[in-house]
Amino acid sequence: MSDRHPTLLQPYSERAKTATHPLSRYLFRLMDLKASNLCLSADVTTARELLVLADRVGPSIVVLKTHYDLISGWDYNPQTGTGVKLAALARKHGFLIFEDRKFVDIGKTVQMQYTAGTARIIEWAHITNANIDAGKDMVRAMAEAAANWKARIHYEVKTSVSVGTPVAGQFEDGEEQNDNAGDDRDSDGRKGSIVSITTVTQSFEPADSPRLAKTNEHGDELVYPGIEEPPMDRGLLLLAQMSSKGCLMTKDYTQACVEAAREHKDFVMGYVAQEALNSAPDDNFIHMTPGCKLPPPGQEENGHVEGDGLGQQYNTPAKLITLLGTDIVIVGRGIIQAADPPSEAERYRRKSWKAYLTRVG
Ligand code: 6AU
Repeated sequence: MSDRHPTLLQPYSERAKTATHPLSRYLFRLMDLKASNLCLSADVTTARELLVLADRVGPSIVVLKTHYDLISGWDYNPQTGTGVKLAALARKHGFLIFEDRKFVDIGKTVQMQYTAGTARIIEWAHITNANIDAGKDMVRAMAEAAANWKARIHYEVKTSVSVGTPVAGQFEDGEEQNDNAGDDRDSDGRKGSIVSITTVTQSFEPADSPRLAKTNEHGDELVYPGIEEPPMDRGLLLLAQMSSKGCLMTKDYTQACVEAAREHKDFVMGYVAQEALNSAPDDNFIHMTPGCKLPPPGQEENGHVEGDGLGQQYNTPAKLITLLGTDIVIVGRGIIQAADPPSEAERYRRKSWKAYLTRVG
């Protein structure tokens, strides 16, 4: 970690003012509003479980990370499918969607994988990531694809079928209710509650306007209050370091990620890394870090956490945020395998936020 880079001591609300990428500025504000620097890695196996989990854990997180290709029953319909339902939950609870696709290929191929094909990731994921082993041109290719997509939707007539905002109880076999939504948020110092607004079925959608304001005038969508809809910009995280044992990413590779990020500040939001990588005076990239777990409740909270036996290694939020300077911790099994994922997510949110407050003093 670069010692005492100014961003390590700056509150997220301050970093929101100086970040280059519009989505980073938005995300820093959202973190401040929700008092959360937690990303849920929603690695479940069915679309129904994914939507139920997103609805239940949404209040505690600022980013929900998907691996769409491990979800069975993913509905690819661009108007009513799983991506659209997830986007409605993101609006309701106030989180961004990060598809952990780890793109790596020649530029032309990644452009097509990102914008087309079955999943049309760019349509529903605010953020995705790339391994730049293939070279920095790949980042330029993805940046171009994102810019073209944004320019195109500026003129597109959108036909939006009102799917409403799904709640856990509405999903097939959805016996798990969203009984935690809105719970004790005020006592945690977070601002806001849920409001209802309406939807329309067809309209022009200017790229720089909040999607919801233009496409929803009749119906019953829900939107998280206290902050506007995220901007239509898409963002990339560079996979600069990995959490797995024996990872082959070298220091030179990580440095190439830093250079690529600086060259594409309008598209690269930051990194998936194990430590903070901001080092130049005006670097203000955001860091998200997987390989995060808390010891079970009742045990020494900063104690050692065993790996998963398949190469994954874990650190506590306190170590990753306070000591190594990351901004957002990514937690998967630590939350989804808990007896009660919403309350475990709250435990992670509290500890991670406390670690951030300790860092910025
Ligand atoms: O908390 P876990 O171990 O259950 O899940 C960690 C999640 C998984 C991994 O695919 C992902 O984080 N991940 C990544 C990402 C986000 O790119 C990089 C890495 O170095 N390690 C890692 O675990 O979905």
